[in-house]
Amino acid sequence: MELTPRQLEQFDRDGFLVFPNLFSPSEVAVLRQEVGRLSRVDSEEVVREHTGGVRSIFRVHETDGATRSPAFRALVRTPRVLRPVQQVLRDDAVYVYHTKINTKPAIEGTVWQWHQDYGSWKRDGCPRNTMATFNVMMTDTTEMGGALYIIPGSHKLGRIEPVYDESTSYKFWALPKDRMIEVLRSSPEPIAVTGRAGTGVLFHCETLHASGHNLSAEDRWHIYVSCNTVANRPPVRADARPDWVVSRNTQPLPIEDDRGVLNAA
Ligand SMILES: O=C(O)CCC(=O)C(=O)O
Repeated sequence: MELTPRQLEQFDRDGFLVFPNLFSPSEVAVLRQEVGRLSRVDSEEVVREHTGGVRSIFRVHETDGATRSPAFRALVRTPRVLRPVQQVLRDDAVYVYHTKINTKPAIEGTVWQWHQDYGSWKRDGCPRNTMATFNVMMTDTTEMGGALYIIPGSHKLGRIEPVYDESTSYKFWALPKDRMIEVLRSSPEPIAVTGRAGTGVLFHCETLHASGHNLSAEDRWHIYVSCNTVANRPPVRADARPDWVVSRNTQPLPIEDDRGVLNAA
């Protein structure tokens, strides 16, 4: 899939793009079956809510490790995911920084505080903001079900120094509250990105985003494929976060078969 000059302009202006019906119901069915299987894996790559339900499943794109998955490996290599990432990053040598499936279970799935992904990734040692994330919805996503909120154009604010947020079971670097209130008061209204299963969303690493609790009766299953340019890989430090959050595999990813997800079934 090749983005048009208009879509590239839109990405540069808004910091995100939405692609309805990007993956078919049969592809989504294959991916959903994999989420079911991976949710039963017991390993450090599977992060749980305080209440016990699965919050995130990391590192599903490799051929090794407890959470490996041929279908998700194929997904990240499809031209529908990888080509737009290469285009918005203006570089064909791109690798997967990490993958994670956020399952946000019905009633139980909790908030992701306002943050920019590059808040953490600069701390990991990535020198530049040549990074982006491709999200694919594997269930219909509603506002009540904990849709992702995005502030249009917020990537233009540049990186805002984050604070360590320990309010959820997955601790990470989020925007400080006072600064976030200022940003909300001076920015366009956040958009709740809702859509049918199979919808894709591509966003810049400095785009401010968050999501609320899942108050609905349905789980909200999303995969996030976060990518970096090879030229921007961080040094491997002694205090580096684990491989499942900061991938040590920085080989440029090849674009492979667009039918890869179905073939992996
Ligand atoms: O799953 C969500 O709602 C938010 C995930 C997110 O913000 C992230 O992974 O950076």
